Amino acid sequence: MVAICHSRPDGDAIGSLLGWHALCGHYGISSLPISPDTVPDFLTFLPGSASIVVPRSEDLQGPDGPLQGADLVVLLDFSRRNRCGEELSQAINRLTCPIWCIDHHPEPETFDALFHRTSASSTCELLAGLIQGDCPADAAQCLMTGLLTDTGRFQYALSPNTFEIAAALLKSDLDYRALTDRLFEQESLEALRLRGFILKDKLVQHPELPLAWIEINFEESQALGLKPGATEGWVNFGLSIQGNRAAFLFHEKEAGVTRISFRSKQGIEVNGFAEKYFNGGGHKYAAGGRFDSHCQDTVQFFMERVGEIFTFSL
Ligand SMILES: [Mn+2]
Repeated sequence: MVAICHSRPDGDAIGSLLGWHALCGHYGISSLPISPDTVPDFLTFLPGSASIVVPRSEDLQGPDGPLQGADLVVLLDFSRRNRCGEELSQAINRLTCPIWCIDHHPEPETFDALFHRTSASSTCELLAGLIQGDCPADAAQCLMTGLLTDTGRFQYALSPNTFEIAAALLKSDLDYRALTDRLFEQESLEALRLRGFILKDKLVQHPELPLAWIEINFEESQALGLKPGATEGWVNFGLSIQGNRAAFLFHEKEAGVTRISFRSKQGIEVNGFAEKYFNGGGHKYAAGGRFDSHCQDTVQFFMERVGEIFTFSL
């Protein structure tokens, strides 16, 4: 059996992928965890991380790729096949085995089995809810990671069930304090100073609307040497400014392609806007998208339209 998470994986993607992998191991089922992109540095400490396969393009096209011979494929933390990249989703489409999906993002496609709730904080919450009896410590560590990261450390996207699941995970042999330390308090001095620079010189407040943004163009991205996952959480800076209800991060990682992160709160929804103009989507209050243009042009196009998200609710 093969498990797959989405592109540019976050804490819930890797947490659910490795949580699933650990549970399979616990129940004596062999599984291969696949990620379309490299695991971000801050998650490589998770148990099983070294067993994650990041397929190369030639592997996916050839006859001996990692999906060959799979009797079952489980998609975790995404439910639209193209969210794991073009080559991997094409490889999935060529398969004849059953495809299952466990996810909490809106508007899922059709699968042979679909376990899906948009009311869940995270895919890890859904997965942990399936466990009967005690949860093994390695799985608990991975699943708690998804809960912690997708809720901003238990701040948003919560329901009573999230806390019940968290309580159940805490009853395993999980060392919670060690986990939060590894996730949130092991930043390098260099990374912390970079955050200081971003806050001081790159965070821009809109003169009229309750929103702020950060833009990093291709030259800046190269000069700063930003690694995968380096910008994790930066989009939230603008949302924590008093009075703001939305925040955005524009990152031109490759020249001419600008990726956008969207965050909002208090009834301002961003996923429809991300879908309408930026080939993206996601949750009401947390979405992603892209625009095939340089950062500056993207920001201009964006700011000419962003008033739309406030139209009915300001
Ligand atoms: Mn998630």
